[in-house]
Amino acid sequence: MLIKTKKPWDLSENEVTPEALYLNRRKIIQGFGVAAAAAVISPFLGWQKAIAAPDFTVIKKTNYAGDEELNSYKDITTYNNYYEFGTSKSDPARNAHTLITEPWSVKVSGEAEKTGSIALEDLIDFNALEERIYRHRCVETWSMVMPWVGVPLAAVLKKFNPTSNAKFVRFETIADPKQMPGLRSRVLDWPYTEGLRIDEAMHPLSFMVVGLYGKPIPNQNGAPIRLVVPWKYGFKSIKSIVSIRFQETQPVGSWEENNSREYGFYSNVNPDVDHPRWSQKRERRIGEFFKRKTLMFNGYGEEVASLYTGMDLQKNF
Ligand SMILES: Nc1nc2c(c(=O)[nH]1)N[C@H]1C(S)=C(S)[C@@H](COP(=O)(O)O)O[C@H]1N2
Ligand SMILES: [Mo]
Repeated sequence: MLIKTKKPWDLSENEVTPEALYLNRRKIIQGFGVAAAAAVISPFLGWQKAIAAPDFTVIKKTNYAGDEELNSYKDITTYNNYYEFGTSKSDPARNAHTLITEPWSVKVSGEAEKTGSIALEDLIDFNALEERIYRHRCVETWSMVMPWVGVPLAAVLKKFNPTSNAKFVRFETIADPKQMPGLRSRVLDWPYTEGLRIDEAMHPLSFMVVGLYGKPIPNQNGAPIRLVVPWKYGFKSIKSIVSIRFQETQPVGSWEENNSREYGFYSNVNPDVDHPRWSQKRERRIGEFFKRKTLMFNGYGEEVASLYTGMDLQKNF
C-alpha cells in the first residue's frame, strides 16, 4: 500500500505498480523538498504570485517571450483546445478529469535501435526539468504566453538511438472513449496524431512538457506529457502522448488529414500566409483587447529560420 498524497503523480488506491516504479516516484517526490528553495532564487516573480508552492525542482529557467506578460494560470487552464474532451474552449477544463494519467507509458517504435514501451518516469529525466516561457499561437488567431516545465524533446528522442532512416517523428494521443467523451464526435479521426521532421524535433526549442506554472500539467493542457513546438501553430503541440514513432515517410497529422488545404504539415506561424478562411496577420493575446501583430515563426525566426532555407514557405505552409 502506497502512502497517499495529493500529487497527481501518485497512484490511486486501486492501481498496482511494480517496485521499481514506486522507488522512482519516491525520488521524484523527494525532489519536491528542495522546490521551495529553488523558488526563492527564481527571477520570475510574476508567476509565483499566482501559485504558492511549485511542485517541481527546475534546474534552469529561460524566458523566450521577452517582456511580454505571462497569461494567468486560470487563462491557461480554462481556455483550451482538446477536442477529445469537447470542442468548446471551456469543455476540457470541465471534462478532462476523467483522463487517467497514472500510471503512464509511451510506446516507441519504428526506425530506432531501441524500441518498446517505456514508463513516463523512465522517459523523462525529472532531475533535469527546465522552465521555459514560450509564446503560443493558435491557428485560430488567439495567443498566450505560458511557463512550461519539461525537457528538450531531443533529450527524449536520443534515448532510442534513431537510425539514419528516421527522417520524421510521428506522435499519437491516447484515444479511449471511456475516458474521453469527445471521441463520440467525429470532428477528427482519432487518435489525434501529429508529426515533425527529425531536424525540427531535434531542434533545441522543441520541448516535451510535463508541467505548467511549476506544477504537474493539468489534464486539460495535455497531462501527463505533451509536446510544445513554439514556432508552429498550436495544433502541432500534441497532448497526452502514448506513441512516438520514428519513420522514413512524412506523417499526416489529424488536422492535415481533416483538411489539407487549410492545415499543412509544416504549419509554421507565418503572418504572410493566410488561412484560406481568415488572415493570420494579427492575433488576440488572451486577456488583451487590442490585437497585436503576429510575428514570423511566432518570434523564434532567429533560432529556427535556418531549418527552412531554400523552401517555399507559401507552398510548404
Ligand atoms: N490530442 C490533442 N492535442 C492537441 C489538441 C487536441 O484537440 N487534441 N489541440 C491542439 C490545439 S489546436 C492547440 S491550440 C493546443 C492548445 O493547447 P492548450 O490547451 O494547452 O493551450 O493543443 C493542441 N494539441
Ligand atoms: Mo489551435
